[in-house]
Formats: sequence, structure tokens, C-alpha cells
Amino acid sequence: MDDTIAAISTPPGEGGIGIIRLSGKGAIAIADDLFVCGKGDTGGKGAKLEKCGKAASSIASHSVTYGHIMDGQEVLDEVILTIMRAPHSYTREDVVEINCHGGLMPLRRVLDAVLRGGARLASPGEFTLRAYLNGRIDLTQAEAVCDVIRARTQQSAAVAFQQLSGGLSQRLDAISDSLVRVCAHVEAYIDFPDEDIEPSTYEEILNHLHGLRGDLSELSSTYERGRFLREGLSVAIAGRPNVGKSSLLNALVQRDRAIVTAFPGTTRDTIEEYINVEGIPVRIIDTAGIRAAADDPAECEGVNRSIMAIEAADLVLVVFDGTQDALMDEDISVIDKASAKTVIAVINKADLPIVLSSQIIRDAFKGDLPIVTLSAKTGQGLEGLRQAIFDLTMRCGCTSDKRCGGPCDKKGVLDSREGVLITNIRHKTAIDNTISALTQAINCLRGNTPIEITALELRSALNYIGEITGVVTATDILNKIFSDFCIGK
Ligand SMILES: Nc1nc2c(ncn2[C@@H]2O[C@H](COP(=O)(O)OP(=O)(O)OP(=O)(O)O)[C@@H](O)[C@H]2O)c(=O)[nH]1
Ligand SMILES: [Mg+2]
Repeated sequence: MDDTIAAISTPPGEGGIGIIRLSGKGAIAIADDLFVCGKGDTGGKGAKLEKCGKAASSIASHSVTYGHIMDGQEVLDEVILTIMRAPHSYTREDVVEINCHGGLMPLRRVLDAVLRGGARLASPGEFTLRAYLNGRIDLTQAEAVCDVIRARTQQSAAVAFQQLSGGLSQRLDAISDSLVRVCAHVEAYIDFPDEDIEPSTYEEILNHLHGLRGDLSELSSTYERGRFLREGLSVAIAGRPNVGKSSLLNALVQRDRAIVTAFPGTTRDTIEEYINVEGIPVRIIDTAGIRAAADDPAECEGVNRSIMAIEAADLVLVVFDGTQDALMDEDISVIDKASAKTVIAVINKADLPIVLSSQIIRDAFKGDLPIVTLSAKTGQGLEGLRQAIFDLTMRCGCTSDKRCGGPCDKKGVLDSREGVLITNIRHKTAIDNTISALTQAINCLRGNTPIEITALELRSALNYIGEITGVVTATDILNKIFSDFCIGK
């Protein structure tokens, strides 16, 4: 943390501007050596500059200054320099941002000069790591930085922003503060072993612990919805050949992405696209039609890939041709492969007379499931499918039965009472560990266990919560979290 780090903070490629960021004690001194304020041509060696005479170190914090980055007499790039002095910066250290032209060469040349000037190339996420280590943000907020950058839909971004602005931390801090008070209460009895716990105090502590455990369970139960908003949902389109799977993919992505022909066995490889279903980022996967008679090696491999895609998907759309009044063996074979998954049945070709009944499908699946009738050709009924995907994913009107799913208020996902969703498996695991420790503490209190053991369980519950916000954190967890970041953030 004593050195100065630097990196290109904008993505590789060509753009209007590209930014090099420096952070650390030496950042402003390095800028002093390289930056010449004032107008001039950008014509390489011997360029004439009308210097304004202002050194980088004399530029006011949070202001921008026009000038050039020089390597001796050579102009490396025409830039805008921004200085943000500690502690009012992203990392709470002195930060310098150099806005260069957004191309590979200007950025590389300026970065090289900065590194020669004494900075070290930053590791992935190191700016955010410093922000965390210097106490500007906690660990959940640091993780949210990555989520904001990677968000694919407005809803995903909203959840990430909420975490970034401390929504989750505040909720956990409140629980943690309560737990500290209970802990202090219990530990007081360790210090005065002759005192017996009053029955009323006893009940009070137990009630309090039950309440906290309830709050945490509620938070933990939001994970499934939160995960889909953060990571997206994978949806495989499965079915026998020629039922209209590729047509359905094309209808959902609103362009001719996959080849459609009247011949069965058209699709061989799986094809993936992203769509936005009411804020849920959905990776939709078109697969080869499943049939046993596929003797062409490419089609056989396609069928294997279809089966793997079904197994890996969060949700499977099993497509049927609604113009046929009975299911074929090949349909049954697809149903067998998908029946362990969460399924929406799609009766396709509704622009033609539909003769396939929903009851036949329910019987084949041996139970109730959402069934949507649509036409991939005309788009009729497509909105119903999007709604069914949303309802099923967000468990609308649903409890533990994974196949249920009633109508659901779309806004309900984010306007939920608690307003905070758990989106990260690390947080969910720590919350579940906290719940287990609280359950142990409650059992200890109820049994005849020495009060010291209860106190230990409460301490371990506190530690688990601390792991989430980063109050208690092992180095390997930090390394894992920040290695996931891009360089320059
Ligand atoms: N009338 C009508 N025809 C459709 C509809 N959807 C697909 N088709 C036709 O059905 C045939 C097969 O469509 P595809 O989308 O290629 O079917 P697939 O399930 O991807 O077929 P494979 O890739 O061979 O497994 C084509 O002739 C499509 O035009 C629909 O909604 N209505
Ligand atoms: Mg196809």
C-alpha cells in the first residue's frame, strides 16, 4: 500500500478517450514529471508548447487541466489531467487520472512513461481493494462495484447499485449491532458466575435471538431471486426436430439468429443469445432436435450437446408442435430428459389450428406445469411466455413447489418489503452459517449447557456476519474476490 499503482482503466479497443489512473503517495509527483500544462501541437519530438507554467502538484483538487504528457522533448499525447487529493478520492489516496486519446498506442506510451516514472502496474481490482482497505467502502460494496460494471439489465444494475450504496451493509450492521448487545448481555453472566439469569431476561434473550434469526432467514431466502438478477438465468429450448425451437429463439431475440428450414435436423450446434425478460438477464440456448435415429455423426454430437444444455439449464422450454394431436416417441424422450428440471411447456404453431391438448402434456409430465400456447412464426402468445419465465423465476405466488407460478407484479421483485436482495453465494453462505450458529446458541440457552458455550456460539455468529462486510476477513477471501475484477478498477 506504500507504493503508487497505475493502470489503463478503460477497456481495450478504440474510443473517444482512454483513461490512465494512478493512485498512491507518488501519483502527483509522477504527474509533475510528465505533464506539461498548456497549448501546443501534438507533433512528436521537438513539439512547440505554449506552457502555462502550472505544475500538476499546483492544480486544485477535483479540477481538470489541459496539457500534454511529455517524454523528455517528445509529446506522447494531448491530455486532460484530473487530480483528486487524498482522502477525497476513490481509493482515499492521491489519485491522478490522465484522459488520453482512446487508442492502443497513446495509452500504452503514456502508461509506460508512468511506470518508468516510478508507478507499479496495478493488479486486477487493486484500486477497489485500496478503497476497501482504507475504509471508504466495505466488502459488500467492493463486490457490488464489479456487479454494477457487469449488469446486463436495468434491474440487475438497480440491485447492484443498492448494494454499492450500502443497502446490504446497513441491514447487516443493524443485525450485527443487536447481536453485539445480546452477546454483551450473555457475557456479563460469565463475569458474574454467582448470578443466575432471571427467567424474564432469559425469555427476552431468546426472543431477541429468534427475531434476529428470522430476519436473517428472510434475507437468505431472497438469494434465489437475487442470483438470477446478478448472474442471469439460463434457459434451454428443447424438443424433437422441427417443432420450431430455432423459430422460437429468433422470435425471442427479434432477429434471424438461427437457421430455420422445413427439414428436421437443421440445428446442430447449440446457439446462445441474451435477452432481457422484465429485467432478468436471460441466456437463451437453442438446441438440436432430440431424436434417436440421428445417424449422421454431426447430428449425434448435436443431440449430445442438447442433452448437456438441458442438464445445465436453470429452466427448460420444452416445445411441441400443436398441429399434431398426439405426442410422438421423440417428444416423450425429450420429456424424460427434461422432467427433473423446471419446465415450461410450449405448444407452438398457434397460427394454424391447434389440436394438441394441454392435458396430454400434463399427463406426459405426470403433473401440473405452466403451458404456453404461441406462434413463433407470428409472435402471437410470445408475451405470455416471457411472463411465464418471469413468474417462474421470481417464484411468484409460489412456495416450495418448483413447478408452480402464478401471476406476479413485475415491480414486486425490487419493491419487496425488505428492499435488499442477496445476490452473492459468499453472502448467502455466511448468512446461513450465522443462522446455524444462532440456532446452536438458542439450543444451548434452552438446554443446560454452560453459558460460556452460548457466548461462543454468539461470537461465531458475529464473526460470520463480519465476514460479509469484511470486518473479519481472511487474506485468501480478499484475493479471491479482487482477482475477479478487471485491471484498472
Ligand atoms: N406455421 C408455423 N410454422 C412454424 C412455426 N414455428 C416454426 N415453424 C416451421 O416449422 C419448421 C421447423 O422450424 P425450426 O424452427 O427450424 O424447427 P426446429 O425445432 O429448430 O428444428 P430442428 O433444428 O431441426 O430441430 C419450419 O418450416 C418453420 O417455418 C409457427 O409458429 N407456425
Ligand atoms: Mg433448429
